[in-house]
Amino acid sequence: MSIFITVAIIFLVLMIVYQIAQASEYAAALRATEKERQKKTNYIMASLLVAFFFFGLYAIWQCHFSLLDRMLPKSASLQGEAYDMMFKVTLITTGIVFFITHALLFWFAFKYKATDDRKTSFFFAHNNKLELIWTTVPAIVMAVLVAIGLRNWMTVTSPAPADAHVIEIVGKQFNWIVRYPGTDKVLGKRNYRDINDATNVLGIDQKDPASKDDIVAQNGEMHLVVGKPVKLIIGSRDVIHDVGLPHFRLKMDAVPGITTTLWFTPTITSAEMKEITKNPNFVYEISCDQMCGKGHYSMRGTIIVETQAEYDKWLASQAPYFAPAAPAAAPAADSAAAATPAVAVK
Ligand SMILES: [Cu+2]
Repeated sequence: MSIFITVAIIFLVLMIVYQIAQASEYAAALRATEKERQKKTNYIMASLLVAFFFFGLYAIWQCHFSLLDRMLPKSASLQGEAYDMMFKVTLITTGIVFFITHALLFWFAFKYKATDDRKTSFFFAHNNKLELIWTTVPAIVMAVLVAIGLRNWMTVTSPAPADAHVIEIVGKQFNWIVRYPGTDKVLGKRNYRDINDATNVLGIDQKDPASKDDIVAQNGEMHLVVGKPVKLIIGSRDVIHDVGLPHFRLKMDAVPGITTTLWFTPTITSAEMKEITKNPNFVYEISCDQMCGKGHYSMRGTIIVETQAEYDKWLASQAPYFAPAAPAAAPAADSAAAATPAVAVK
């Protein structure tokens, strides 16, 4: 009996050893399958990354063409052409960098995917030469782009040419008021204390002789002469607005209490632009580019660029804001208003 139990115990131990050996073998086999599976997954993921890169490039290409007709027509001002050039240079420069860096990123993800025979043998956490290159090269490129931008900005904000046509544009919630200097080519002074919605929307100083022939357009329409520099005197009656001239590639804040200026030369008449855009309803737009209140969306003015002859004809049809027939309508000048400094506009 004891022999039987001993043999049975030996048999059972052998069975256990055999089973453990079998289990190890199964585990080894499973491990090999897992590795194989991992290898396959790595390959699929790496290939998908490369595919994603090409899909991304294709999507950019498609976006470009599908949005082409929503782009602004060519710049309608001389200064705007410089901005367009700047935009092109920036787009091409950053486009090249974008393409190279992303091509390398996705290609390396594919090329250096995990494999059995690849072991990392060298780590480098820091490399002065590399740091120097990738800091200085972008810094130089950015400095050049900023310098070009500053030069263009200084052009449009610098003193305008002596023969520039001076026009004032004032924002108010929610429209633009445009003032022309009349035949004397000088805008009269303004004083915010004289502002009266019914009789004097801009607070024009009626005692200033230069204001006598000033023309005020409250319909937000601005007339410009093609090929002639125009200097905008920009102001606001209430909050900060912004004179946005997308077709001329320019914009300038209209700040209450501060006069800002901007000058440019329109190069394409409204009639010519209608032909260029093949749109008979085309109008140059003055958009308010600064969120200014609940009516901001509707704060839209228009610009008519015309020839000198057309402009002269239009100007002749305009009456001065303060009609000479009604000088008595002006309130008696009180000494307080007279003593306050008027906003000098020249
Ligand atoms: Cu606005």
